[in-house]
Amino acid sequence: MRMAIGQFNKLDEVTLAYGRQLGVTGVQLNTPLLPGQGCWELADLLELKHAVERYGLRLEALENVPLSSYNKAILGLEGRDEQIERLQMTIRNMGRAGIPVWGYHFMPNGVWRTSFSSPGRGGAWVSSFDLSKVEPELPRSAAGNAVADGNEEVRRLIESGPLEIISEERMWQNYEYFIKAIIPVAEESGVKLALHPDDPPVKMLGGVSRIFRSKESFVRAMNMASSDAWGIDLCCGSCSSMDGGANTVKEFISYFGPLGKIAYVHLRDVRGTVPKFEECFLGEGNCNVKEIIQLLKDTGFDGFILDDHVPMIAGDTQWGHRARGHAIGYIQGLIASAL
Ligand SMILES: [Mn+2]
Repeated sequence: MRMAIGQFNKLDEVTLAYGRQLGVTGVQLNTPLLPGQGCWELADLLELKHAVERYGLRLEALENVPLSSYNKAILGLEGRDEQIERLQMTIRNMGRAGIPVWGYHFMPNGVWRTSFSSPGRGGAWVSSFDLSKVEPELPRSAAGNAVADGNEEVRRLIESGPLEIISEERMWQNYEYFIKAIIPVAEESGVKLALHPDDPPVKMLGGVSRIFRSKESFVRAMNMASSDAWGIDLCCGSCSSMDGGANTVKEFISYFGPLGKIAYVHLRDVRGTVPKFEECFLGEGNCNVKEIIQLLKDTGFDGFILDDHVPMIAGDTQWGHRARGHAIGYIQGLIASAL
């Protein structure tokens, strides 16, 4: 097990030096800002990889492409084949560039929170979600001015969503179509696909059904793909917010770890479970993080771990250098003490 820094969309030398100084060994980027139109070009990917390697780090994974380049695939809309073709080109180019993992999610309207400034420990800001503050079955066509609480973020998410209600059955059909088209390309290219759980893991938001909100749904997806190239971006924070909380996180690890399906880990936590939870510092959430690290080790996980989201602490940067320094050190200590 090893640590990476990431969740930024472009490399800068200060952050890479910072990662080296903290002792991480790898880098992940989330939706890197690359020039390709709906597809990332080989030359740009190679440049990114070499820039990371010049700092003595490894480019572990890229997570997410712009949603606009596969939203039709997620929603099953006309034009999805063109988007899938370009995504196949991206995956082929990642393979040629030697970038081994592509993380993705299946939420056409993204991650939802109802606040980004809930009070956390010592006045740190944490994000939170409260289902009672949204109208989950409201698609864009019905949104109008009716958004609960007048929450601007929620309004933006609804307005980025589809015009009509998308059923769970249709989302499964869309996923099947999508994964069966890209998994053979991922296999040939030597790229592992890592599926992130729905966040928050509730039945529906913005009129779109959320299908990846339980361990069983991941088993179904794994069987659909039936490939060594199919894997999970195990977001402990998202799994901890599912029914079952900490036990659900442990069930995911105990089931998928021995199968070699955990491509990498987002190690963060929340307090509470759906319908209402808030993010928090490691060690004060639903999970015993020491137990999680030990279980990852015991079930054979040997990939990289990322801090994912962190609270906004006093005097910090937007990316969160201070809070990430804390989270990374916390995880490194637990990795070192795992038996
Ligand atoms: Mn995550």
